[in-house]
This record gives sequence, C-alpha cells and structure tokens, in this order.
Amino acid sequence: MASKRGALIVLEGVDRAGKTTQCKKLVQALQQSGRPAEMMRFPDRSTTIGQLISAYLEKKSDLEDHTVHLLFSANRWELVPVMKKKLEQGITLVVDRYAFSGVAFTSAKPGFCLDWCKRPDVGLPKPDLVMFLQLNPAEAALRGQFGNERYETSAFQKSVQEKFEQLMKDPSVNWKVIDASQNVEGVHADIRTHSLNAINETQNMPLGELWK
Ligand code: FDM
Repeated sequence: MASKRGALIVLEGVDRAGKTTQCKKLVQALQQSGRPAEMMRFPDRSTTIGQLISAYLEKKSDLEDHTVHLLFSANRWELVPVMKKKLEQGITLVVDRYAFSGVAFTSAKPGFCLDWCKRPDVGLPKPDLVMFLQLNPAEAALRGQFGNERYETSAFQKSVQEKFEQLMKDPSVNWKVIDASQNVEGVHADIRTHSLNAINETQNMPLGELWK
C-alpha cells in the first residue's frame, strides 16, 4: 500500500491578519503531535525569480504589471517539484500565500480580469485546504501602520479584499474563513482543527490540480 501523503494547506488573508504567525504556530503544533510539517511562503524571495520580485516589492525596480504577475506565478511553478516530493514523503506543507494572492493582487490593478490572472496558475498543486484570515480594515488599523512595500495602502488592500471575496465563491476550492479578530490562540485553535480534518481526509487521496 502506498504511504500516506502530506496535506497542502494554504493561509491567505489581507495584510496584518496574522498569516505568518499562524503558519509558524501550525507547523509547530503539527510537528509536536508527531506529524511531519514544513512551512513555505510565496513569493519565495530566495530564488533568482524571487529576487526580481523582491526588488519590485521593495520599489527598488519597476516591472510591467503583466510581467510581474507572470514572475509571481513562475516563482510558484519553480517550486512545484520540491512541493510534490515533500507531499509524497508524507510532509504536510503550510504555505503563507499562494495563487489566490497572485490573482487577488494583480486583478486589483486596473485593466486586469480574474480569468486572465488565474491562467498561469492553472494546474498548480491544488491545496487541500485554504484558510482565509478575515479581518476588517478598522481592526487591521489597530495592529499598526502599513509598511513601505508596494501594495501597502488601505485603498489597494480594499480592492484586494474584494477580489479575494470573488475567489472564495469558487466551490472547487476548499475555502474556510477564519475570524482573525480573535486572540492569537483562538485563531490558532480554529486553524488547527480545520488542518487536522484536512490532513485526515486527504491522506489517501491524490493531489488535485488547481482551477482545472
Ligand atoms: N503578492 C504575493 C502578489 O502580488 N502576487 C503573488 O502571487 C503573491 C504570492 O506580494 F503584497 C503580493 C502580496 C504582498 C507581497 O508580501 C508579498 P509578503 O509580506 O512577503 O507576504
């Protein structure tokens, strides 16, 4: 019998919703309960493509909007072989942002439609679970100022949120909305419950293909 695969778990959400903190806590909790787990994040700024993206986000370079969209997608595709290998080895991957951020951020720019934005990511490993950390703008504001990177303005984040809401209407993706206004431990408890369910439900199922 083939051994059990790991689950592909994605955390998405608006800025300051606590994605990174929660990804780390989830990986730790899974490992402590004897389930192999690793964290990944997109963009992965360590690769050659990731460095181009990082310079763009830090406003050290300008890139044409379609071009940078395709680079974000290429940055996911270049990591697919590694992701598949780890999942096959039974390692659960907890991913901070994925194709949904890719589509939500680019389609929030003028002149882009959701459909065009989704195309380059069609066929990526399909997450078994996507949790959207929901936080209203007033609550996000209480958590501090925006940083200085590109996209970190309230007007742009509002359009991004609307695009995420459109993406969440797609029933082919296993979306769960998490109330990120709770304290860190409360959010973590919700995330852990959904993740354990997903790990148990998908361990004998083949990995799917996103938006296909
Ligand atoms: N972002 C992230 C995109 O525009 N497209 C993508 O495909 C992805 C994965 O990059 F503003 C944006 C979202 C955010 C920035 O910031 C990455 P963090 O702080 O590294 O998550």
